[in-house]
Amino acid sequence: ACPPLRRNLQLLAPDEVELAKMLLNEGQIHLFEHWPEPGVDDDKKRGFFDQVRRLNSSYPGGLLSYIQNAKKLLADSKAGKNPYDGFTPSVPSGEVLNFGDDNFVSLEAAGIKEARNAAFVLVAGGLGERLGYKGIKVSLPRETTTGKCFLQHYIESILALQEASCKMVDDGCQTKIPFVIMTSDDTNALTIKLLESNSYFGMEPSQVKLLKQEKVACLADNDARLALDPSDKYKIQTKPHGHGDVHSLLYSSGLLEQWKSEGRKWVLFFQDTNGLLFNAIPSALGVSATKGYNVNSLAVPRKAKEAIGGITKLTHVDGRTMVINVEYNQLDPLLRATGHPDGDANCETGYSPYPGNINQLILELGPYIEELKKTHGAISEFVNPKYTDSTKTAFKSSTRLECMMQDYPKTLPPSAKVGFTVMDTWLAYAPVKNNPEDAAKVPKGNPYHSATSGEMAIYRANSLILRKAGAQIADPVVDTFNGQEVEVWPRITWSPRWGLNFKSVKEKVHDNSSVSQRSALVINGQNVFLEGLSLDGTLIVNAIDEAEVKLTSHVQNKGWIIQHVDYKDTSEKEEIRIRGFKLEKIEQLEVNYTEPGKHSLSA
Ligand code: UGB
Repeated sequence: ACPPLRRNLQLLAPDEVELAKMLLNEGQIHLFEHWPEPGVDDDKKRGFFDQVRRLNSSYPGGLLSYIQNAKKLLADSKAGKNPYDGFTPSVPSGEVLNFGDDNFVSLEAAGIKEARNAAFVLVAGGLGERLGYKGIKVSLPRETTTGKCFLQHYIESILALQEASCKMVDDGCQTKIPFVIMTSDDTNALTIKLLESNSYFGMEPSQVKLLKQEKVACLADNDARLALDPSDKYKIQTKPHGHGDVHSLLYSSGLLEQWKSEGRKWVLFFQDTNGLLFNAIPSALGVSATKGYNVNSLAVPRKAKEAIGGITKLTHVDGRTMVINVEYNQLDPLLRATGHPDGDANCETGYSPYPGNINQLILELGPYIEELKKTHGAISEFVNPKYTDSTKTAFKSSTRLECMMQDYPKTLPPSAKVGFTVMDTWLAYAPVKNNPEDAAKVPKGNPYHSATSGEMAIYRANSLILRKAGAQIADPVVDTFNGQEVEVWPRITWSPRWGLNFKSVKEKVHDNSSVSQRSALVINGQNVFLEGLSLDGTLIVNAIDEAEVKLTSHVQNKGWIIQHVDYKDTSEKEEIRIRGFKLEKIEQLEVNYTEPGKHSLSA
């Protein structure tokens, strides 16, 4: 059927001949029509089939399924078919937690106990085009007071959970909580470099596994003809398939079965730049364990039109119901089409009635494995072509199928226990996604989701946690960085081992300690107690575990001053420019306790 291909058949291995036949059957003749006689570009032709092989093996059901799925989804898109046809949205009910109350504290305890049976999975294959940062997002500082990057914070948090969880049970627990990072060609090498050059931030290298997602073939037209790379006609153009790949990668890696054989019960998924996330993990895991949820999504109150999905109950005309994330670009049209003329709008609380999905999922391992045995991790996909005009016959640029990890529950039977847990935004959610220009355009009152707001949210949360624990923390001042008005609280940070949960913070804060607005306080060490500290300046405390340190005195110095930086100022580093400020370190007190025993920092 394709003479240029037939003349080159001797270059191909038998399985490649089969793949070639499949491609011809699926209308992909254009991939070979330009092939010259054997002897010309032979290596490139072989290279082409190497790529076809990879595309075939990395997609559940192979390239044939990919092309067939694409044809169907493209036809639906052309016909204007709504994926939510027949479904009516309503507001679901879930667990709503109040930070620091008795219920919250006991859920945190239950969650920490369960943590030794957990595995963590970070999806970090995205490049963060919206943020406009060139490096990998997990290498960005979570805050610039300590400069620790997101990945370091995540690893230290998992290690702190591991230690605390083992301490809670009296069976000599030595578990090492597994940590998987999904990378992509865009992020893999830099992630390995970050880990290796920092000794895995204290985690045992064998605890960490990287799973690299492959990109998927681009589609040139409504017939799902695969797009050739404009700069190389022996290469199929590819684009990311989305964070939903994490399920098929975990399934094919064999890790799930291994975890099951080790007695693990929970898999926790999270995203690359939420510096507050681990404030929410203990209690949310406690909810999963006490409610017996197969699926538990973490959520926060959502402002209408905010770029996070809404958790929605969908009821089909045939009676089926599911509780699922409806992505932010689909919630508004779905509501308008089902009798809500205002679409995605705030209700009398000032928030959307649909809780905002922060894409932190806790899955119960046993039912998860059973489901993946059926689906092999394939997740419901969508396609989002940009058509040249209303006839919908041509695309402005090639498109591809995409999938999202939070769509996992879509294939579950109605008997599955799917729930969600809502927490305060200040405690649980502050992603770094938007570049300064876009953040400054966010409607007033909606969160910026920028490097500026992400860092300020850490200080705010830590200040509010200390306040709740009884310390006097000064009110914030309001300032504007890169066109974004934010609250600037005292720059308080601590290592996860110091403040893993509210109870452990409360136990260490006594006697009218106070921190002024212009102060910075860094606590590194498990047994550091605030007992009458009055801080006006910068204090850094480093202590070994065997040292019990009481901070009892007044500490005053010139401290660290926040200086404005314009994001256009190319003399500053990119990670500073995107947040719009830097710290001028004028004066600080840094104390190091390296000897065991009782110590006190007094006047
Ligand atoms: N990611 C990958 O690992 N691989 C990919 O191919 C793509 C992404 P974005 P998005 O909580 O704030 C999500 O781009 O997709 C990783 C939810 O869908 O930051 O716009 C990437 O590295 C949405 O419902 O987010 O929106 C990153 O870690 C809402 O919950 C993660 O996937 C929103 O996040 C998310 O990628 C949110």
